Amino acid sequence: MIHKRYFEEAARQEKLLAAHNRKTDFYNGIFERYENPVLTREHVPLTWRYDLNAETNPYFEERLGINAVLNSGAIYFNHKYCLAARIEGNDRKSFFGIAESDNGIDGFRFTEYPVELEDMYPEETNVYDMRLTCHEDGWIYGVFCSESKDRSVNDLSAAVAAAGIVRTKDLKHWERLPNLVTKRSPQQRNVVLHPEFVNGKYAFYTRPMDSFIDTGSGGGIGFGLAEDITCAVIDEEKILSRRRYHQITEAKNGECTVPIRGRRGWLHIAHGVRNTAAGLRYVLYAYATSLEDPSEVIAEPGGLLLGPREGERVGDVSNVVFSNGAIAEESGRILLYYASSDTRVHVAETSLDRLEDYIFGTPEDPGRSPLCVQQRCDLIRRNLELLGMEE
Ligand code: M1P
Repeated sequence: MIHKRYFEEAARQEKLLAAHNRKTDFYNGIFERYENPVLTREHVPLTWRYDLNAETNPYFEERLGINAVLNSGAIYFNHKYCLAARIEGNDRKSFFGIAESDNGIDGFRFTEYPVELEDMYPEETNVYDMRLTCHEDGWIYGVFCSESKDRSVNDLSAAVAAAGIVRTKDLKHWERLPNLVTKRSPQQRNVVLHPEFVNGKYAFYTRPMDSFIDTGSGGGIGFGLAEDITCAVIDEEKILSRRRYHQITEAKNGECTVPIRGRRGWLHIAHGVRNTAAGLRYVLYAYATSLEDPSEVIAEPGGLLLGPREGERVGDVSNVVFSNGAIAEESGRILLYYASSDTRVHVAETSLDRLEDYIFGTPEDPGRSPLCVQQRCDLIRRNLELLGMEE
């Protein structure tokens, strides 16, 4: 017999899923924020969390609870906005679930079952942060972090991060391919597959790291080519978006979304991390690379594009915004999906024109306070002149 509380909870969840999402009054001209998160732990189907049977679950307790829904890959597929969400169970292990919406702003619903990946690596303990790339070879690829216990050292927390690869044609059946091998970097996280061939090869944005948490000598976001996606090996990585002292990328950075083809360049959204007395702070930033050579940076606006605000600042890992996906529509609209504080997923809206204007029109970070104040005074002077207020 189905527990009677199920019907109450199901009605509550339906109300949440039916809630209309509206733009907030946040303004910066670059993007708009929406009021409600598009995915939270409350969006996860009750059938994934509860045993509905009143005999085996008399108190209708969550048997397999969900802690958070966060960093989600994104793609427009079969007339639906689809997110490959990272779902973290109460047991700290993550897995992927596909949530679909008709408008990309609200009404996201998970499909019946989570994604079942082939169990290829016995030491693999956790998987997370899938980026979805619709590649010109006809497949949809998911590149994610495959985390394994590091048994080479006597440290309980030691782990190794690698880039796992899956591919699909329907977001239902997934073929797992061997993990990416990067010959010069012992660990990888935040790896993203470029949507087009580059010199006839598969192009990856990488994030070389010396150890599981610290990027160490890894200088920033890398770029490398692999001949064969079914056993992808990268010999050389070129660093394109560098970590810099006293900038938003000082501690580490990583590619976030699959680059978007703009008119003047490939538009990239990445995350930058700096250390503070309150721990690491994660923000999103943008840059552009050449359409002819996506490994050549051609524009680097200074500072952050999107940082955690208000309630977004608080969660499991506070003061974090992180993104794994954006959807660029033919209409020019861009929906950027970002998670806040490793807890829930939000959407921000911009357009190709506005994002491109931001990337090419925002001055670079001059690197030092005296130059920053000069940069700002120049802007003020031009504005006062325009306003007829210059003395
Ligand atoms: O907790 C913040 C983020 O930390 C990691 O990102 P990075 O590898 O850049 O440090 C990831 O584990 C990410 O999932 C998480 O949101």
